[in-house]
Amino acid sequence: MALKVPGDGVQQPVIGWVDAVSKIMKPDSIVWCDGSEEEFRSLIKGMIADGTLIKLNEEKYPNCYLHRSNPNDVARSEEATFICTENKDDVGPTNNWMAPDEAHAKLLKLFDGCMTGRTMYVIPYLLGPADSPYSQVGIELTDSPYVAANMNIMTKVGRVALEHLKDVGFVKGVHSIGALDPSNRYICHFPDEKLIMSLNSNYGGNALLSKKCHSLRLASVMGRDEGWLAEHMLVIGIEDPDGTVIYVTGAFPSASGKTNLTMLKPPEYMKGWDVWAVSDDIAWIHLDSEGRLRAINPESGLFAVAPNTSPKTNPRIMEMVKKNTIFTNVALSSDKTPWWEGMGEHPRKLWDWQGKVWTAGKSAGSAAHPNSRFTTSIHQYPSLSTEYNNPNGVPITAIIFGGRRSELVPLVYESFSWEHGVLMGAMLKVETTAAAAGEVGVLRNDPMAMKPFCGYHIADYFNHWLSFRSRSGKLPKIFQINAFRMGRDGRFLWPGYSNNLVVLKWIVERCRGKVEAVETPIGYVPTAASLKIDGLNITETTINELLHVDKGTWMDELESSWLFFESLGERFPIVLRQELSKLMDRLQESSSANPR
Ligand code: OXD
Ligand code: MN
Repeated sequence: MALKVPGDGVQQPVIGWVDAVSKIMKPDSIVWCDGSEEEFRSLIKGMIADGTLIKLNEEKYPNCYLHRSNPNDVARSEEATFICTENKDDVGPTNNWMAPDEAHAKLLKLFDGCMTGRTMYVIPYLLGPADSPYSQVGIELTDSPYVAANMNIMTKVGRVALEHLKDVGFVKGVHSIGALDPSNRYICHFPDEKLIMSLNSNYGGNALLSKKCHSLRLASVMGRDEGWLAEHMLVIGIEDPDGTVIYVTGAFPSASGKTNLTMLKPPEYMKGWDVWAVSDDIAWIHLDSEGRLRAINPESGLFAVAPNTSPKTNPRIMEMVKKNTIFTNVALSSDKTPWWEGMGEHPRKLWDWQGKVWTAGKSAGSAAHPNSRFTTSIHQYPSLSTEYNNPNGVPITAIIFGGRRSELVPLVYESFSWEHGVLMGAMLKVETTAAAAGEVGVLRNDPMAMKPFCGYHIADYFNHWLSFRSRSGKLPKIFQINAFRMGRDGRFLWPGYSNNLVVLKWIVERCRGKVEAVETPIGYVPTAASLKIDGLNITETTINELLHVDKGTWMDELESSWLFFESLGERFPIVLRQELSKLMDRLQESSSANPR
């Protein structure tokens, strides 16, 4: 089949590559995506006709749709994710490795003719603001109309991407649903070729190649080589009652509350404060000429977890997803509106995420899949930062590490230095969530929330973080937060959600040198008084419990981090070894640990 190219303006290298791939995949037809409304509508129409999508209630959820995945394909497949470099040592023990030649040979065989009878969509996409020096172009080739429609929301598709491309080059992505065969599922990354190949999954994190594959795994390698950072981080502006906004980033593992924090609506008792969203999942961070870290959001949409979002806990998200949204694996009520656990009262009649009738108290499992998602344009968000599209990004004053820890980690604390903060991030351990296939609730090392997303040796990644110290005297302060600490009764101690702004306020005030803290062996912890605020319904005893630093459990934590660091071998930075020893000494010297 001769390749038809839409109009002029498509560069020869793009044409040549699309032609070569189409000769292997052998699609029946090829569609060049332009990112238009019409194209989106036509993709949706086709998917409603073949049952890939169900149209939702037009009055209550205009232009919204439900997609149900194959039950074997509902989360990221970490065991099927590979980094393909010549040298195995370069990917380190936290990644799966395959030799590039072996991966090419294996995939070539599996891809051969896999699009016969299907359409191949060519999706040129831009990540980042149209006129930013930090933005990047990718082209994804896929036989999934679901992927094409989602990419239309998640990125800037079409001419804007081709124009940016000029001669800067592009990331190549090849994706096929294949037969959704989990035993032949592969998500392979080739950093040296700026190439991604993904087969046998249609799940967002495996199939929307702009997201984890390009924006994090490949971009992290580019960041290492070019002196910047690609991070699994939210970015928000926090406005105080004087109207001053400071920007912070937050690295939290998947499904640990990043979107909720990004889209926080201030509680009634914090008049004058607000939170402005820049990014809910990914940040590309560069040093500017004045030595400040600045972040852009490469994405244009959200592919976020639905369960536990409700009008009560997060009214701004609920407002945002009420139109032009694709829901994946949520439950469906009889009036054709979506439902998920934690949304509130469940309707009398429900179909679960697989389309089976579901009755509360009788049916097994949850109605919505725990990793059910919504895909929505970020422009629908009512409190989007006016700086979202700033080509230079926003200046970062604080970096926050976080995640689910039912014990040990205080509600919030601040590191003593950049190096100590890097150690804090490197020691991050969290309970696994439904965002990745496998057991949920297992504690694992997830340094900087990048365990599944760092495209190179994690010890080299720590070295890269440390290298910023010699490049700038204006680096952000580093904090860790934990809103998931539990009391002896197994209940969360902290009310979370909008109340998290109390914690953000403390961080802002620390950055401004306006609030006192207690020096403990692990870092600066708030005084109970500094967190007390009229309207926050929590006793001083509970606040003290939330801030408690327990020497014994911290010593155990350090030992297990030590073992993890040992497993990383000789590349593990000496500076972090020293930081860990210093932390150990501080704990040992302290009698109880709280305060020092
Ligand atoms: C995500 C993830 O989908 O981290 O954002 O898994
Ligand atoms: Mn994520």
